[in-house]
Amino acid sequence: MPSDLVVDYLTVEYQSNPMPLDVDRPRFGWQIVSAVRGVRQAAYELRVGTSPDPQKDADPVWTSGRVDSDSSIGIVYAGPDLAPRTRYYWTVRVWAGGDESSTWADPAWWETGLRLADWQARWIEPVQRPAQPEPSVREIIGTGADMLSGAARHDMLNPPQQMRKTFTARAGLTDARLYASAHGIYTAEINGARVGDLELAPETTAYPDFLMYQAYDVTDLIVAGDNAIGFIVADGWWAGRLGMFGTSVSYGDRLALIAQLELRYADGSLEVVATDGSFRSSTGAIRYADLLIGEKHDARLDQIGWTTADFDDISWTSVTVTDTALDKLRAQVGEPVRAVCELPCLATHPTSDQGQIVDFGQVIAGRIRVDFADLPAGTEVRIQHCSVLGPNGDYFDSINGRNNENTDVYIARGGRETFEPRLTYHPFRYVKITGHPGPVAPAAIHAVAISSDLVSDFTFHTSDHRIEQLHSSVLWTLRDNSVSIPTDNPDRERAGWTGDLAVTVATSALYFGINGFMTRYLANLRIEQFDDGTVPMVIPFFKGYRELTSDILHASSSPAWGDVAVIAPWEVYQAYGDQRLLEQSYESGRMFHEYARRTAAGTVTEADRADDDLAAIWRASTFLFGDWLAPSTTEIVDGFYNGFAGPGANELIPTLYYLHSTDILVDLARVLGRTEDETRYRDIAAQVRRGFRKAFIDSDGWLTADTQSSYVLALAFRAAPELDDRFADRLRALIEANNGLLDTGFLATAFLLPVLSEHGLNDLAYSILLTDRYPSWLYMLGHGATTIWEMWRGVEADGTPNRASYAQPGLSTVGLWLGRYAAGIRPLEPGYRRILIHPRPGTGLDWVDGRYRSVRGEITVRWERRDTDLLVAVRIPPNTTASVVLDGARLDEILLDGALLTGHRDVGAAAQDGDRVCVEIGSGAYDFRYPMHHLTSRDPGTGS
Ligand code: RAM
Repeated sequence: MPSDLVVDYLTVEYQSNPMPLDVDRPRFGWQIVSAVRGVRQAAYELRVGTSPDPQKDADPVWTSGRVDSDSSIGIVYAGPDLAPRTRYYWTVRVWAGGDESSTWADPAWWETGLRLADWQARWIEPVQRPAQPEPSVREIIGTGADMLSGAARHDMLNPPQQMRKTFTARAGLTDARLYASAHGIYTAEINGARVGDLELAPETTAYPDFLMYQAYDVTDLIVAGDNAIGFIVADGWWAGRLGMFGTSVSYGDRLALIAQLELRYADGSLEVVATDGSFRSSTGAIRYADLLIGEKHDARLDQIGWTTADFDDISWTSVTVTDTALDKLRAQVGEPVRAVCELPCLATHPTSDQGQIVDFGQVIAGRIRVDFADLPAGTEVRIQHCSVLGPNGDYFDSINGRNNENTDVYIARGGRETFEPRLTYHPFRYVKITGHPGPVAPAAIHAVAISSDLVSDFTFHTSDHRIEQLHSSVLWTLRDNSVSIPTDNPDRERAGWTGDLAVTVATSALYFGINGFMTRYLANLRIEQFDDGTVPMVIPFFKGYRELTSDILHASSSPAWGDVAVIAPWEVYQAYGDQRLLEQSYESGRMFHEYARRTAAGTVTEADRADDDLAAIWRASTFLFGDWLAPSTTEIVDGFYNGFAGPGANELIPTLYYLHSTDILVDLARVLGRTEDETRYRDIAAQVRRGFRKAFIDSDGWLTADTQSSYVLALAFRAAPELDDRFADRLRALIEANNGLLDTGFLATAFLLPVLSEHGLNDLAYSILLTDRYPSWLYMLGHGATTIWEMWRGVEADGTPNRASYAQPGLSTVGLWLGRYAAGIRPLEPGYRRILIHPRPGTGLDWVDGRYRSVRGEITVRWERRDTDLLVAVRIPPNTTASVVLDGARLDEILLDGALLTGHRDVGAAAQDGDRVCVEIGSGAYDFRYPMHHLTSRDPGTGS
């Protein structure tokens, strides 16, 4: 048996080999791979050392000894304090029910960064014109300026700054590390070679309190003798244009750099090359680089060889050393942004104005790389990016936002040259190229997608290729919107809208490993949260959004948006079992609740006040986005949408979300052992439920807002469980009255299909999934979508695109239903320690194959109809157990591995529960087969 055990997928802080990592007590995780059934880890032993094979380390830094435990995630390092700038290797072996252990896992590692005291570098600033502030949001709206007057003022843009220095390295170098950060975004080179593979570092965080530095292993780039190091720093999030209003100078108007290169020698000595007054600066070929506007590269101005030792920088200027404090520098948290995928050109066609449209077949966030063969010097090539084409097949600017030009410009030096802008990014499936003599050859151009480098955890296949395409579109939508922070879209805003994350975080946690990503985001949230508990609508709270919320909307939050402070930690905990993050987030959730309670109290009417229960609800009189962009409440005028539906249709939403968050806080307080809080939140939730019934359920037992959104959310949040059947009936009636189509926006769409599947309306869920009539997901795909649109009506039936985003996570939550219902995989205990396997076959799909790599290993479910039988193949990893629920099954008819299930020694309890059977299993592979009978009763809701 032990030889069957393989320990693999080693992680530290939920990441693979992170560097730099600045966590005093990092947590380890591993997965056990075994084909044997019922494997449970009985014990583990962990070794940490500083040699690459810690198992053989004679003097290990720490060994856990044999620990009797079935835990394989969140194992806390308990050795001596970790040293800075040190790579620690670790390995683990496990026992599972025998005396013999597994073999030691292939070692993994993490590397610590610098402590504050280890920084010898100082912040340096080149001589520069301060970044120019764009008009404020009040000015833009006050003057009635067209939001689309995007014609960016290029004369306001500054060129990125190049900074360089030469240094000498001795022979005997064993290791070299570069630590760097910037006010702006930077790239680095040593001796003419690119340093690392990160993009857009140091990324976007709540800079004034939290600025990340990155670490690079540059050993191979250093030569004995003379070397040179150089950096380019561009505006990025620090000074550049951000958000819907293209506001600049969110954090500062001067670019700056901090960097420390450490050379370690065989004799144990350490030499440090740090940013100081000896660096020289200049501008170069990049005339401007802005995240929204694009990059302009005049190759005639290339300072060729500027990061080599013999480059002459006599004409460069010296830099200023500033006294900027270093105490806000933090080691990178979570996976960095990288180029994650390259796409070839699929097709090109000419445009009427001598241009060329290039189609990459997929909406991405990223850039192009183009090889120019033989351009005459001075040729100016323009590359415009867009996600959809206009009806005539030409470039279409779908972006309703200022300064959002998304155009790169390249001016040729002459000869063979490659252009790949790295200090901006664009949303696009198509580019329009003008200025190039003749068409660019398809093989010469590629699209490069960038994203936080998250592991993709979920695959989904099914008999209907459109649903596979839907799955792919969800995946790309989330990837395009995981550029450092969870963004609302990669085009108009690229902003961390909180409501979007609140509804999509569970979907993201299924599709990608987002623990580190969310650890970073929630750190931003805690910084940006107001002292009174308010969670701003957008995090990080860029300047334009501060202005928008204070000067225009006169509200900083909206029901369902700020709730992310409670929902996100909870969903991340469900997916990964990360209790530490839960602990770190608890206070923020508690403060949010105080804000919500206070705000709710401010909305109750005089009449409400007489009744304690009514006094506990949240009336819709505060600022409200509501069920954003539900079809019937979205107005579209000349291609522009207005999603502000007013309180009517959204009357219940503030109270429902308040209830939802309070319910989660009950669970959160319970997990963290805060008994008093748990009781308090439970009492508040009970009161809000009573108030909800009094205020929003009429004497006939119907909701006062007779909308799909209201019924979906009331069911999902169990507002009045005793009325669930009635609510489900009404929801069905509303859908039928709407020609069998959905009418939900960002909020309720997340719960629509789950609620239908849970309440005996699974076939209705399938028909909504599978229709291609507007509004539906397949309508989007039928109109060319490769990502999920912001608006159900992104493109009109006749093919005319509207001015909205074409890659917005809001409606991508259907992906969660694919995982949890179509395939039927969900956690019953945090981190999938216990799993619910409850596939919901429905009319329209013949088979489904879903695979999810949980933190404990891969879970797969495949179901398939074979005549009147259903085949269900389940695989769950060691160290987990599952309840498998087989719909339409009769206990005495189920076969496991071809033999009758009843009495099979490999399964635990198996019981009939109405028209389904529930079977308890341990790890391993189980192939069930049974005649599937019609479901007769309503689904009472399993495991929700
Ligand atoms: C839009 C954003 C976001 C949404 C808000 C209400 O501008 O794209 O998706 O949360 O509005």
